[in-house]
Amino acid sequence: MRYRGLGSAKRWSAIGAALGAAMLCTSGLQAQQDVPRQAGGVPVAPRGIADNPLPAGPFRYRTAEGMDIRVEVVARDIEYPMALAFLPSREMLIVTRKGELRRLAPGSNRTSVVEGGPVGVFAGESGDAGTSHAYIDIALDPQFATNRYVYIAYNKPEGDGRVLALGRGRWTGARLEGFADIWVAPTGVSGVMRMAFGHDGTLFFTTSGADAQNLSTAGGKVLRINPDGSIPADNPFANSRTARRDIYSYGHRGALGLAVHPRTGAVWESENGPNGGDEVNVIRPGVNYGWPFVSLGRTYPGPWQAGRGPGHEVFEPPVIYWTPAIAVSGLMFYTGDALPKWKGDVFVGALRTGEIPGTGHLERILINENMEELRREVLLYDLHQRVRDVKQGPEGYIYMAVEQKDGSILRIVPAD
Ligand SMILES: [Ca+2]
Repeated sequence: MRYRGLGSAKRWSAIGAALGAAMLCTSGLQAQQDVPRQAGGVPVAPRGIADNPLPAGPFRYRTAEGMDIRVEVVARDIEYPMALAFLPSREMLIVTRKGELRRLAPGSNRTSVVEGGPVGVFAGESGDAGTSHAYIDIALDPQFATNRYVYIAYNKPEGDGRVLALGRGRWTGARLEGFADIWVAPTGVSGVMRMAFGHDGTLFFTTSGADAQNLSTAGGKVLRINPDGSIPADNPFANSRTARRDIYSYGHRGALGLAVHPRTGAVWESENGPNGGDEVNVIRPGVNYGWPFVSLGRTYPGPWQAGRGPGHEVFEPPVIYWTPAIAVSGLMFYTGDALPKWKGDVFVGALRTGEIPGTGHLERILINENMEELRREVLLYDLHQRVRDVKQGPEGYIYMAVEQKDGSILRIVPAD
């Protein structure tokens, strides 16, 4: 039966092809459009619905779980905000692609520049070849109350080029002082440095590169160091003679989000596939997550990754995935009380959906106790904004950094 079915499908497909060829001959129409391509056969993204200006707001939404929300524009005087963090004073610190550290007081809608951060290299548009984000991520030390360390991941100048680095300085209440690098990337690391502190106080961060499967290089990995830059003794390759001792997991393409599960303490990672195969992974020590051998998505020019169909055989599979890609970015677990029906849910930012600019948004994923997906909800799609970071604020509201030239900080509060 199975073979007869297949034969029949083949026959129909042959008939279809013949009909198609006949139509092509008679009408002169092509079956598909040719699209402009850039280097490597990558299609040039269409701009038709990009660059929608953000209205003044606020915006009200009914949501799937029956909880109505209001989305407020907190600040809109920021170019390309990349990430945000909250100080114990409830003040927000923001880092930008242009290499600025900015602060925003609670209740204010104007940010101001903070001095004392490192010099960064800013170039190009996000997503284009040769792009450089000057500042990428910001994190507070788990012992911030006593040591006042603020960590910044950034691209620092080196010769005529740039190199990824991660450093820290002390917050004086008005500026950073004594900023110094604790980790500088070797050659071959091309991008991505999202950071998260584990419950044990160690610092996890992400890299991309063409060598995700090579344990002697630093690209395409989740790395783990102590806050002073030293190597934790329980790192999976801490005693290896050949592998880098700072590697925690490998086989990653490019992780734009990193967060610690509030109950299990596991590090979760959101990772970009190319045209498809975006993933959320639960990170475990020494484990191989499969890039570039396997993917659930296609490459930019069209063929499946690695010349196979979609799949993730042999390697550690993602717990959540997207095809086509949503350019999955910031990652957050919601633990607050202000939006009670979302408690425990996973939130991710999206920069663009299906390779079309102007389609960024926020997604909410409800998972069960075994970390399996039950429901998924797309939020704020009609605002057409690139959601680069998502963080829970001190009042239990959800804050987002919208990374574009006319960038902004948004927040979700309960509708009144
Ligand atoms: Ca993978």
